Amino acid sequence: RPKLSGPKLLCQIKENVEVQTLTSDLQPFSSLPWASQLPMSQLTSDLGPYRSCAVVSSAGSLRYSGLGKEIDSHDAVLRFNAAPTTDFEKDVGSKTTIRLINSQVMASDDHRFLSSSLYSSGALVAWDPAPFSADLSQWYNRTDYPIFTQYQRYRRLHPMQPFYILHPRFEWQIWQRIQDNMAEPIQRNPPSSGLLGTILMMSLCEVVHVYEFLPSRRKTELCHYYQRFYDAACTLGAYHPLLYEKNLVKRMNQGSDHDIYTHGRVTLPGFRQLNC
Ligand code: NCC
Repeated sequence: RPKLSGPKLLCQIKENVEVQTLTSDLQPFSSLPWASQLPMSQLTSDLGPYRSCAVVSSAGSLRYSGLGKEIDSHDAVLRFNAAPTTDFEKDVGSKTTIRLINSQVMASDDHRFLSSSLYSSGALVAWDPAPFSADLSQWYNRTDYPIFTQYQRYRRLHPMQPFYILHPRFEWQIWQRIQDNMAEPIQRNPPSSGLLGTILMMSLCEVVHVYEFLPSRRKTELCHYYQRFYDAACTLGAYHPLLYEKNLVKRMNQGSDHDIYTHGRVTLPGFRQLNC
């Protein structure tokens, strides 16, 4: 399979991947008693467009990066899961426009998802590793973690906060792009939140800066900037096809290798800016 150039790869993703979220009128949800808790419109019609955006990976290499000011200077900032800003402002900033969370975070007791103020800024976007078919009824009856019960509980407690659930089609459309651009077969597990969030922001922003997804010279086995836990698999991947995701992002990068080395920074165009 010939390797696509950066611009071709960007266009291929733009044409084959669409951010879709669950809405209250979508079957089979529309016939459930709690359907009205789902948003009436798509995330992409409610949020943005933004000019300049930041995607902040949770990597340990953000520790002592001093990137906080730069991150906060963007119009919108996306963060992941339980990644905090309090006490880490110097390195990761304090602005949160969107928080992308996996269903494991919503369900586990340690993250106190329903009560912690960590989740209260910006819009929430949740996702769950759905079956590859992306069949909604099949998924609804057997989610990886109880995403829907936790969603309903959270919505009752925080009815004013925008909260979307990604359509599983989105994760598998991205997975397909990874697979189609790799010579060997990759594991049939969904991409990490990191790549989902990056492509989500490419759909909302003119330009997207991703921090420490491709590790800088600060590269470390420290898993997260906010936890004293060491595991190289956090950066290289195990369950998620993370190394392949990073390879793809490296090919799409429009910034310099020096930016990666010093700032862990990748620069990607928003899809609307591309002339495909
Ligand atoms: O670790 P996690 O991801 O929350 O990190 C968010 C995204 O940042 C990128 N990352 C993180 C650490 C690192 N050293 N290098 C990185 O590049 C990745 O792109 C990652 O997606 C997830 O993707 O949702 C994940 O969630 C955690 C965990 O569920 C949450 O942190 C809540 O505790 C997963 N860890 C485990 O299941 C143990 C992780 O595999 C993926």
